[in-house]
Amino acid sequence: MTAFQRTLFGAGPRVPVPPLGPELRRTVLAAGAWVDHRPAWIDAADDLFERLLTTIPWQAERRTMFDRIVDVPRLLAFYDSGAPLPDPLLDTVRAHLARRYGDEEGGPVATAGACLYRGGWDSVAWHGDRIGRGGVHDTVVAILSLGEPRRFLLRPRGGGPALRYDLGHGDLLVMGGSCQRTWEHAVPKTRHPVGPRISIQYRQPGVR
Ligand SMILES: O=C(O)CCC(=O)C(=O)O
Repeated sequence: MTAFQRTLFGAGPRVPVPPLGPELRRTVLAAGAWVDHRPAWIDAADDLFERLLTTIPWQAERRTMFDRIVDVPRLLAFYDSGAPLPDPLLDTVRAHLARRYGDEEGGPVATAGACLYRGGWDSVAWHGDRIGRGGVHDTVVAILSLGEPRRFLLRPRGGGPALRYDLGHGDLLVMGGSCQRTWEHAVPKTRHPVGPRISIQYRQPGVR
């Protein structure tokens, strides 16, 4: 794994997880989709990153691609509804998200997926979270990004100009409305030297 560099920003004394106030900015996308962005939401995000690196039981997975079995280029973990999360701060984050987005179709976020991108060679290809109810209903997927920023792209499903976010060090990005059905997102590989990043994805029950 590449070495991790802590951020020099956002080290001031604050509440660990401040309310999602006016700094949360919504961008309305085409076809009933929207995305909310709150940079540097979590205080002590780098401490949380370093804890999660060791406390999450990271799993390597393999999948079939064009008749071959290949390594999934990132490490993964999944916490189903009701399962204890690996850090109390992640419960606090979920409570804030549930308060803010709990009235959306599908109800409050409940599950948490975790991904570890060990360096620029790790990635996730274009996709929408369409397994389960996200394939037919509006849904909310909230992503807390920790560690070194990686490029997160969003484009209309099937292609088109992409929106770009660089997510890490406690940034929050929330995709909502029809976003999982009508848009797709990716974290592309990069040749630039980049340290590890953890993404925690909070989803409503029945969405993967
Ligand atoms: O790493 C991210 O922020 C995106 C993760 C993602 O899209 C997924 O796991 O489905």
